Amino acid sequence: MSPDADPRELFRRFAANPIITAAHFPRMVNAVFNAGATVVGDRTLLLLRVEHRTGLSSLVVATSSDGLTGWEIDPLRGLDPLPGYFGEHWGVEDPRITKVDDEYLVVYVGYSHAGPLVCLAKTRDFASFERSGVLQPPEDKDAALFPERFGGRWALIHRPSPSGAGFGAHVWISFSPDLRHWGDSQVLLAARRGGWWDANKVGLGPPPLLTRDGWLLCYHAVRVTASGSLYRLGLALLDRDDPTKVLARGNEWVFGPQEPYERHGDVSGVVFPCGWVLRDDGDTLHLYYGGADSVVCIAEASLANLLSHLEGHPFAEDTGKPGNLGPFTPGDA
Ligand code: BMA
Repeated sequence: MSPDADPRELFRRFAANPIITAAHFPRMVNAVFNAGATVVGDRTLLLLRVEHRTGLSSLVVATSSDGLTGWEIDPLRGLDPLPGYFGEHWGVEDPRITKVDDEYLVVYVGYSHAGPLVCLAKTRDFASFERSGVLQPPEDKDAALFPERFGGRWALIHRPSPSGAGFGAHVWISFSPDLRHWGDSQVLLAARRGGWWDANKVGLGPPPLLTRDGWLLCYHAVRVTASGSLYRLGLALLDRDDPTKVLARGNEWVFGPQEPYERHGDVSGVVFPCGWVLRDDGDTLHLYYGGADSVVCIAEASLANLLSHLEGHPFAEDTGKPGNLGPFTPGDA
């Protein structure tokens, strides 16, 4: 990891960032970013979002033995948009991978005529995929499944963008008995308001990670500034048995665009993770993120440090000060 990192930071960038760029591809592509991550056998696998020069994206596999170096792109494995399928008319984007038994559940954004929506495909080898179709209609994105069921039901975190009455773009949770029929939808993490770093728009990063304290979430938030949007990351913790209960939410962002490969690119000022891998020591966490919608990067953190950071942050909505001021009220703007 970068030796000159500020020791107060929770995440440290990999010194050899960016790890994968368009230049690594045998054929000309525009950009590679926002990769899902998992472990398959003894290799770390990234499902890269590759944006072609058409402007449309597909998902391509890259693997590494240590999750840091020696990345091998496997252009024969991955997911191309299905021709003629309305959900993927303009490509497939931003995959989040959840392993359940021997199967990998890949939740990704399909770019349909009606806007982005949430799709699911299942795979065992990342070479062939069985599509399960659309889980959430447009506009919806930033979605991932929990690896465990709650009272027999699957849980999906997602980010609808309702256009009504300035409601805003918040992180939601929905439940399903069969991965097809979804309901019991509710706001899980509301964007805060006003001057907060996570005002206006928030969305899930990697899939929820089970820890000793509950489900750890890493989410992104967009702050609109005079010179464009800034995508930064924050942390939250959900109850182990009832993921609708937010136990903690950090008040401060913990990772943001700083290096040139995050500050400058197709969309400048963006760090956007879709995957993380907890290593065998149970503490080293590798976060895989897109830099400026152009390249793939890694940052490392200690899970114990992330959890201690959250211990000082009980659930606080749009308060301006720490503490529990009660649940989010729609329309309370
Ligand atoms: C989000 C998604 C991401 C992208 C980010 C910044 O809405 O579309 O794919 O990285 O915007 O452009």
